Amino acid sequence: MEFSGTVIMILAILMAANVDAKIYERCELAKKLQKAGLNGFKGYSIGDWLCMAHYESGFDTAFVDHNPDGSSEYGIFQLNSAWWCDNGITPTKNLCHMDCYDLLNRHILDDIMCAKQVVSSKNSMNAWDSWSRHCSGHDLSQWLKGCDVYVKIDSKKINP
Ligand SMILES: [Ca+2]
Repeated sequence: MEFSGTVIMILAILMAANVDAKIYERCELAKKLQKAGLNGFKGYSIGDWLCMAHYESGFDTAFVDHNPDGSSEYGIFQLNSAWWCDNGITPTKNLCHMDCYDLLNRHILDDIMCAKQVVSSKNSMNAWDSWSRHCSGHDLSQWLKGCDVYVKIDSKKINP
């Protein structure tokens, strides 16, 4: 008994030492995005954000991708280390004034604040290639199917 208790404690410590990442459920993420004021922000809906985040990261906050130019992209919105955050390696504008590794944990409010800056810049949501390719011009209402989230644009509740 004593031995297994010790093993469990060691395992708990080891798990806590890892990045506190999370793969979000679609509706859970939808609610977080809505709460953070993204519904209608710069003319984009929660469906736009869900579609983009799905194709960028699969809603996985720990996702990192490396580009041929040496920069990397971090987290649920795949924010780039040459422009938006500092990874200590890539020369960066660090426009969000943040550490790229803060984009990998389950707490996504800072990611959302940075993404708001991205979508406020001149390329708007075209800053994300996957949004231009898979989401732009599509009916995105399916992304909110079954989620208890209201769509601002027509004030209509999306029913399951
Ligand atoms: Ca974060």
